[in-house]
Amino acid sequence: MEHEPTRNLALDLVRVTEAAALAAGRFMGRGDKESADKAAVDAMRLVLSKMEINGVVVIGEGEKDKAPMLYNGEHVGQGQGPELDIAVDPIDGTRPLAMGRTNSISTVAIAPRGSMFFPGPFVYMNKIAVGPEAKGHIDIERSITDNLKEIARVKSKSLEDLTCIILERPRHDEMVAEMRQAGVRIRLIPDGDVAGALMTAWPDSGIDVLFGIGGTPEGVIAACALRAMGGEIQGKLFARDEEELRRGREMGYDFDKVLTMGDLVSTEDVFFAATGITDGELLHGVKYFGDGASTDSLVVRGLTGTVREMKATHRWDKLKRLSPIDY
Ligand code: VTB
Repeated sequence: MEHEPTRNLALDLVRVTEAAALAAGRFMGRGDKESADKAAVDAMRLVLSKMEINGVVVIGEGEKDKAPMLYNGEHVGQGQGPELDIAVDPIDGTRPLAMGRTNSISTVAIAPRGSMFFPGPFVYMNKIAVGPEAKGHIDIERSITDNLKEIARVKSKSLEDLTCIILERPRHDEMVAEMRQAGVRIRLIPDGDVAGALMTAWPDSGIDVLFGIGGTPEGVIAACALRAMGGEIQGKLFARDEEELRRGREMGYDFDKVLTMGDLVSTEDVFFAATGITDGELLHGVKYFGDGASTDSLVVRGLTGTVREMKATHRWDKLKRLSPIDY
């Protein structure tokens, strides 16, 4: 590909999510989603603006939750350097953060220009995601039970040993009933299906598969992460009503099409970073001490498959001399 990012942008990228997490972490439990989101977006935007890249935000904020910017089509970076698509989810799990709950993370992904799926205004996607062991053994067109049996088979587990993760929403009642019928264990999460998808590829999480309808942007970001981590996700756009279906068809979107990982991000040359905001299975949350703070992150490079776990200590006294945010 012509504009491959030849440099390892992993460190640059993890600074983006660290900055967002450090800013957003202040809002834990304060019941103020908007301010938390604004803090994360502002910090993320500032650090992204300093990167030596020519980036365009493909997956941004705003559509569903009316969040403040990093809007689709926004140009970020210094303008020179690799031409990239950027997907951001400054806070995956804004509600848990505002309510002081677990598993709120900040995420960003980059890949060469033109490689990410552009979901337009269509906010929901039905998803199935697994880690490396079950890659190639899922099919969103088949029933949940069939998928569970196949995942159990390839992982040499019984159905009772499998743990599924799914957003707790009334729209998932039937899916959950089918899982219960199959006899698997279920983690019902209030929000945060990027973290949920990541857990399927995270050996210590104990999660085998993610099912359910969540955000489309979150689906593309999860695809970037899973591509880099060797897992798999499949998606299908989900229309909330006839009107959305009609609008989608007019715009050339096919709600019956299975979006494979290759459709969601067409290259292995992808970087993904995440930093914990509140404590979770994947990552620790931000801890503040008098003169600084600590963060816990992971950053993955698709070309090499290297997964880096990064704990960082940030010192306000030093940072103050660097302007305006330089984590
Ligand atoms: C999920 C979840 C996000 O949106 O994608 C969810 O991962 C789906 O939408 O954290 P609903 O909340 O409308 O069900 C979020 O909760 C963020 O909007």
